[in-house]
Amino acid sequence: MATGDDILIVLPTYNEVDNVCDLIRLILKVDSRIEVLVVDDSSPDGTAAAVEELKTDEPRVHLLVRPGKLGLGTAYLAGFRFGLDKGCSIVFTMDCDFSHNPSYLPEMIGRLGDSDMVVGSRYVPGGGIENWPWYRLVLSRFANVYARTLLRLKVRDCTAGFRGYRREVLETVDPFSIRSSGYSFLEEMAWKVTRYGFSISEVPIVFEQRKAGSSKIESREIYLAAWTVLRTAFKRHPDPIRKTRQTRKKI
Ligand SMILES: Nc1nc2c(ncn2[C@@H]2O[C@H](COP(=O)(O)OP(=O)(O)OP(=O)(O)O)[C@@H](O)[C@H]2O)c(=O)[nH]1
Ligand SMILES: [Mg+2]
Repeated sequence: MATGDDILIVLPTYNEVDNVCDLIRLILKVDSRIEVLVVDDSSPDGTAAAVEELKTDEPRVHLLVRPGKLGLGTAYLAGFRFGLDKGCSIVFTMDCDFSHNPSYLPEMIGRLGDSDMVVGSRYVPGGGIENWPWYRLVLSRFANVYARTLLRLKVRDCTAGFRGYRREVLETVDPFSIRSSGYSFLEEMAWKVTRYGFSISEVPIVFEQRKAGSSKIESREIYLAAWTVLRTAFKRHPDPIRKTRQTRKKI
Protein backbone atom coordinates (compact mmCIF):
# COMPACT_ATOMS: atom_id res chain seq x y z
CA MET A 1 0.00 0.00 0.00
CA ALA A 2 1.20 3.51 -0.75
CA THR A 3 2.79 5.55 2.01
CA GLY A 4 1.64 8.84 0.49
CA ASP A 5 5.26 9.65 -0.38
CA ASP A 6 5.32 7.41 -3.40
CA ILE A 7 6.38 8.79 -6.74
CA LEU A 8 4.89 7.16 -9.80
CA ILE A 9 6.64 7.38 -13.17
CA VAL A 10 4.27 6.64 -16.06
CA LEU A 11 5.88 5.28 -19.21
CA PRO A 12 3.50 5.05 -22.19
CA THR A 13 4.83 2.49 -24.64
CA TYR A 14 4.18 1.41 -28.17
CA ASN A 15 6.90 -0.84 -29.59
CA GLU A 16 9.64 0.06 -27.11
CA VAL A 17 10.98 -3.43 -26.38
CA ASP A 18 14.57 -2.33 -27.02
CA ASN A 19 14.34 0.54 -24.53
CA VAL A 20 11.86 -0.36 -21.83
CA CYS A 21 13.76 -2.65 -19.43
CA ASP A 22 17.04 -0.71 -19.46
CA LEU A 23 15.17 2.54 -18.90
CA ILE A 24 13.11 1.14 -16.01
CA ARG A 25 16.27 -0.14 -14.27
CA LEU A 26 17.86 3.31 -14.55
CA ILE A 27 14.75 5.05 -13.25
CA LEU A 28 14.42 2.75 -10.23
CA LYS A 29 18.01 3.51 -9.20
CA VAL A 30 17.25 7.24 -8.92
CA ASP A 31 15.11 7.10 -5.76
CA SER A 32 13.77 4.29 -3.58
CA ARG A 33 10.33 5.98 -3.44
CA ILE A 34 9.88 5.60 -7.18
CA GLU A 35 7.49 3.07 -8.73
CA VAL A 36 7.07 2.68 -12.48
CA LEU A 37 3.89 2.04 -14.44
CA VAL A 38 4.18 0.98 -18.07
CA VAL A 39 1.02 1.66 -20.09
CA ASP A 40 1.41 -0.51 -23.16
CA ASP A 41 -1.02 -0.60 -26.05
CA SER A 42 -0.50 -4.27 -26.97
CA SER A 43 2.72 -3.46 -28.81
CA PRO A 44 3.32 -6.08 -31.51
CA ASP A 45 7.06 -6.16 -30.63
CA GLY A 46 6.46 -7.79 -27.23
CA THR A 47 7.11 -4.77 -24.98
CA ALA A 48 4.55 -6.00 -22.45
CA ALA A 49 6.08 -9.49 -22.25
CA ALA A 50 9.50 -7.96 -21.50
CA VAL A 51 8.02 -5.84 -18.71
CA GLU A 52 6.09 -8.83 -17.38
CA GLU A 53 9.37 -10.70 -16.99
CA LEU A 54 11.12 -7.76 -15.30
CA LYS A 55 8.16 -7.42 -12.93
CA THR A 56 8.64 -10.90 -11.50
CA ASP A 57 11.59 -9.82 -9.36
CA GLU A 58 10.93 -6.08 -9.22
CA PRO A 59 7.84 -5.24 -7.14
CA ARG A 60 8.18 -1.54 -7.94
CA VAL A 61 7.22 -2.17 -11.56
CA HIS A 62 3.60 -2.25 -12.72
CA LEU A 63 2.10 -2.97 -16.10
CA LEU A 64 -1.16 -1.98 -17.70
CA VAL A 65 -1.89 -3.51 -21.09
CA ARG A 66 -4.60 -1.93 -23.21
CA PRO A 67 -6.29 -3.71 -26.11
CA GLY A 68 -4.90 -1.57 -28.94
CA LYS A 69 -3.16 1.69 -29.83
CA LEU A 70 -5.36 4.17 -27.99
CA GLY A 71 -3.07 7.21 -28.08
CA LEU A 72 -0.67 9.03 -25.81
CA GLY A 73 -3.24 11.24 -24.07
CA THR A 74 -5.38 8.39 -22.81
CA ALA A 75 -2.22 6.48 -21.78
CA TYR A 76 -1.31 9.44 -19.54
CA LEU A 77 -4.84 9.44 -18.13
CA ALA A 78 -4.63 5.74 -17.32
CA GLY A 79 -1.36 6.51 -15.51
CA PHE A 80 -2.89 9.40 -13.56
CA ARG A 81 -5.81 7.19 -12.50
CA PHE A 82 -3.43 4.46 -11.32
CA GLY A 83 -1.28 6.97 -9.38
CA LEU A 84 -4.26 8.61 -7.70
CA ASP A 85 -5.86 5.27 -6.76
CA LYS A 86 -2.54 4.10 -5.36
CA GLY A 87 -2.24 7.20 -3.19
CA CYS A 88 0.93 8.54 -4.82
CA SER A 89 1.90 12.10 -3.93
CA ILE A 90 3.64 12.76 -7.24
CA VAL A 91 3.06 11.45 -10.76
CA PHE A 92 5.61 11.88 -13.56
CA THR A 93 5.30 11.13 -17.26
CA MET A 94 8.30 10.27 -19.43
CA ASP A 95 8.90 9.00 -22.95
CA CYS A 96 10.17 5.44 -23.00
CA ASP A 97 12.97 5.96 -25.53
CA PHE A 98 15.78 7.64 -23.52
CA SER A 99 14.92 11.08 -24.92
CA HIS A 100 14.12 12.02 -21.33
CA ASN A 101 17.16 11.22 -19.24
CA PRO A 102 16.29 9.92 -15.73
CA SER A 103 19.31 11.82 -14.34
CA TYR A 104 17.10 14.95 -14.30
CA LEU A 105 14.57 13.35 -11.98
CA PRO A 106 16.16 14.31 -8.62
CA GLU A 107 16.16 18.01 -9.51
CA MET A 108 12.64 17.80 -10.92
CA ILE A 109 11.36 16.00 -7.81
CA GLY A 110 13.03 18.68 -5.66
CA ARG A 111 11.26 21.45 -7.59
CA LEU A 112 7.90 19.98 -6.65
CA GLY A 113 8.71 21.14 -3.13
CA ASP A 114 7.83 24.71 -4.13
CA SER A 115 5.79 24.35 -7.29
CA ASP A 116 2.78 22.29 -8.32
CA MET A 117 3.99 21.03 -11.66
CA VAL A 118 7.48 20.67 -13.08
CA VAL A 119 8.49 20.44 -16.73
CA GLY A 120 11.73 19.04 -18.13
CA SER A 121 12.22 21.94 -20.48
CA ARG A 122 14.13 22.27 -23.74
CA TYR A 123 13.42 25.96 -24.03
CA VAL A 124 14.89 27.53 -20.90
CA PRO A 125 18.58 28.52 -20.59
CA GLY A 126 20.65 25.34 -20.25
CA GLY A 127 18.10 23.22 -22.08
CA GLY A 128 18.27 22.01 -25.66
CA ILE A 129 17.78 19.27 -28.22
CA GLU A 130 20.47 16.94 -29.54
CA ASN A 131 20.56 15.57 -33.07
CA TRP A 132 17.19 16.60 -34.39
CA PRO A 133 16.84 17.42 -38.09
CA TRP A 134 16.12 21.10 -38.80
CA TYR A 135 12.48 20.52 -39.75
CA ARG A 136 11.69 18.93 -36.38
CA LEU A 137 13.40 21.80 -34.57
CA VAL A 138 11.34 24.32 -36.55
CA LEU A 139 8.13 22.39 -36.01
CA SER A 140 8.68 22.08 -32.27
CA ARG A 141 9.56 25.79 -31.92
CA PHE A 142 6.52 26.77 -33.94
CA ALA A 143 4.20 24.48 -31.96
CA ASN A 144 5.42 26.11 -28.74
CA VAL A 145 5.07 29.69 -29.89
CA TYR A 146 1.63 28.90 -31.33
CA ALA A 147 0.33 27.25 -28.15
CA ARG A 148 1.95 29.77 -25.77
CA THR A 149 0.49 32.70 -27.65
CA LEU A 150 -3.03 31.37 -28.18
CA LEU A 151 -3.37 29.86 -24.72
CA ARG A 152 -1.44 32.68 -23.02
CA LEU A 153 0.88 30.26 -21.26
CA LYS A 154 4.02 31.31 -19.40
CA VAL A 155 5.64 27.90 -19.52
CA ARG A 156 8.41 27.92 -22.18
CA ASP A 157 8.09 24.26 -23.19
CA CYS A 158 4.41 23.46 -23.29
CA THR A 159 4.73 20.42 -25.56
CA ALA A 160 7.19 18.58 -23.32
CA GLY A 161 6.16 15.11 -22.16
CA PHE A 162 8.67 14.99 -19.31
CA ARG A 163 6.61 16.33 -16.43
CA GLY A 164 5.78 15.87 -12.79
CA TYR A 165 2.52 16.76 -11.08
CA ARG A 166 1.68 16.98 -7.41
CA ARG A 167 -1.39 14.88 -6.72
CA GLU A 168 -3.52 17.94 -5.79
CA VAL A 169 -3.13 19.15 -9.36
CA LEU A 170 -4.46 15.92 -10.81
CA GLU A 171 -7.28 15.88 -8.26
CA THR A 172 -8.29 19.47 -9.02
CA VAL A 173 -7.95 20.17 -12.73
CA ASP A 174 -9.97 17.15 -13.87
CA PRO A 175 -7.58 15.92 -16.57
CA PHE A 176 -10.06 13.13 -17.29
CA SER A 177 -12.26 15.59 -19.15
CA ILE A 178 -9.50 16.18 -21.72
CA ARG A 179 -10.51 14.58 -24.97
CA SER A 180 -7.29 15.05 -26.98
CA SER A 181 -5.90 11.63 -27.63
CA GLY A 182 -2.44 12.57 -28.83
CA TYR A 183 0.24 15.17 -28.32
CA SER A 184 -2.15 18.11 -27.88
CA PHE A 185 -3.06 16.54 -24.54
CA LEU A 186 0.11 18.12 -23.17
CA GLU A 187 -0.81 21.64 -24.30
CA GLU A 188 -4.36 21.32 -23.00
CA MET A 189 -3.09 20.03 -19.67
CA ALA A 190 -0.60 22.93 -19.32
CA TRP A 191 -3.51 25.29 -20.04
CA LYS A 192 -5.74 23.69 -17.41
CA VAL A 193 -3.01 23.73 -14.76
CA THR A 194 -2.38 27.44 -15.47
CA ARG A 195 -6.10 28.32 -15.46
CA TYR A 196 -6.53 26.78 -12.05
CA GLY A 197 -3.74 28.96 -10.68
CA PHE A 198 -1.22 26.21 -10.01
CA SER A 199 2.46 27.07 -10.35
CA ILE A 200 4.68 25.51 -12.98
CA SER A 201 8.48 25.41 -12.82
CA GLU A 202 10.90 24.34 -15.52
CA VAL A 203 14.14 22.41 -15.18
CA PRO A 204 16.45 22.64 -18.20
CA ILE A 205 16.97 19.32 -19.93
CA VAL A 206 18.82 18.27 -23.05
CA PHE A 207 16.38 16.18 -25.09
CA GLU A 208 18.28 13.33 -26.71
CA GLN A 209 17.40 11.48 -29.89
CA ARG A 210 15.63 8.17 -29.14
CA LYS A 211 18.06 5.29 -28.49
CA ALA A 212 16.24 2.50 -30.32
CA GLY A 213 13.01 1.96 -32.22
CA SER A 214 11.13 4.46 -34.32
CA SER A 215 9.01 7.55 -33.74
CA LYS A 216 5.26 7.07 -33.42
CA ILE A 217 4.39 10.64 -34.26
CA GLU A 218 2.01 10.90 -37.21
CA SER A 219 1.52 14.03 -39.32
CA ARG A 220 -2.22 13.78 -38.60
CA GLU A 221 -1.36 14.43 -34.93
CA ILE A 222 0.24 17.75 -35.82
CA TYR A 223 -2.88 19.12 -37.53
CA LEU A 224 -5.03 17.76 -34.75
CA ALA A 225 -2.86 19.48 -32.14
CA ALA A 226 -3.08 22.81 -33.99
CA TRP A 227 -6.86 22.49 -34.11
CA THR A 228 -7.14 21.46 -30.44
CA VAL A 229 -5.10 24.49 -29.31
CA LEU A 230 -7.31 26.82 -31.36
CA ARG A 231 -10.49 25.24 -30.01
CA THR A 232 -9.17 25.43 -26.44
CA ALA A 233 -8.20 29.10 -26.84
CA PHE A 234 -11.78 30.02 -27.78
CA LYS A 235 -13.47 27.66 -25.37
CA ARG A 236 -15.96 29.19 -22.99
CA HIS A 237 -14.78 28.32 -19.54
CA PRO A 238 -15.54 29.33 -15.99
CA ASP A 239 -13.29 31.79 -14.19
CA PRO A 240 -10.11 30.14 -13.06
CA ILE A 241 -10.07 28.88 -9.54
CA ARG A 242 -7.30 30.78 -7.76
CA LYS A 243 -5.63 28.35 -5.51
CA THR A 244 -4.77 29.48 -2.03
CA ARG A 245 -1.21 28.54 -1.29
CA GLN A 246 -0.94 25.89 1.34
CA THR A 247 2.02 24.91 3.41
CA ARG A 248 3.67 22.18 1.43
CA LYS A 249 4.75 18.86 2.71
CA LYS A 250 8.52 18.44 2.35
CA ILE A 251 9.44 16.20 -0.55
N1 LIG B 1 0.63 3.56 -24.83
C1 LIG B 1 0.92 4.33 -25.88
N2 LIG B 1 2.15 4.89 -25.98
C2 LIG B 1 2.43 5.65 -27.06
C3 LIG B 1 1.51 5.87 -28.11
N3 LIG B 1 2.10 6.67 -29.04
C4 LIG B 1 3.34 6.93 -28.57
N4 LIG B 1 3.56 6.30 -27.40
C5 LIG B 1 4.75 6.35 -26.54
O1 LIG B 1 4.89 7.70 -26.15
C6 LIG B 1 6.25 8.07 -26.06
C7 LIG B 1 6.52 9.24 -27.02
O2 LIG B 1 6.36 8.81 -28.36
P1 LIG B 1 7.50 8.98 -29.49
O3 LIG B 1 7.20 8.15 -30.66
O4 LIG B 1 8.84 8.81 -28.84
O5 LIG B 1 7.26 10.47 -29.89
P2 LIG B 1 8.31 11.61 -29.94
O6 LIG B 1 9.18 11.55 -28.72
O7 LIG B 1 7.54 12.86 -30.18
O8 LIG B 1 9.11 11.21 -31.27
P3 LIG B 1 10.67 10.81 -31.40
O9 LIG B 1 11.45 11.97 -30.89
O10 LIG B 1 10.89 10.59 -32.82
O11 LIG B 1 10.90 9.61 -30.56
C8 LIG B 1 7.04 6.81 -26.38
O12 LIG B 1 7.37 6.18 -25.17
C9 LIG B 1 6.06 5.98 -27.21
O13 LIG B 1 6.32 4.60 -27.13
C10 LIG B 1 0.22 5.25 -27.99
O14 LIG B 1 -0.67 5.38 -28.84
N5 LIG B 1 -0.01 4.50 -26.87
MG1 LIG C 1 10.43 10.04 -28.44
